[in-house]
Amino acid sequence: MIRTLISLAGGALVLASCGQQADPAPGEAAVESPSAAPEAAAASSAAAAKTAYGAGVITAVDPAAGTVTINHEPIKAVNWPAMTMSFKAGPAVIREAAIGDRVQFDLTVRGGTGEITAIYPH
Ligand SMILES: [Cu+2]
Repeated sequence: MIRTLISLAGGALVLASCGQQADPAPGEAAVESPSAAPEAAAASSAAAAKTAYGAGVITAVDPAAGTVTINHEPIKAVNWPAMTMSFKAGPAVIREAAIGDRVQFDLTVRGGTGEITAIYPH
């Protein structure tokens, strides 16, 4: 019983580390526009967007919320261990995503939040 409680708490902590839903920043235009220089110049290490890629299995798709949940492998570029977490995703990515799909994905990471920008069968 005690062991079960401890492992549940540990799992919750891991999920909280990078699965948090932070501010819903409308980042698409800023990320893809070549004229996003002001933001890049002012970016601190905490606020800077990083591009990464990952792989994993889709466990949930929520078109209304604009999120895809993926049980992903470690993502070394941002020091994330393997975990299940939800990512923001645009309509094109949501259309491609289906529960149970094993995928690779491109990711823009800002703070502890990731947005999937492209998804590929894997
Ligand atoms: Cu994660």
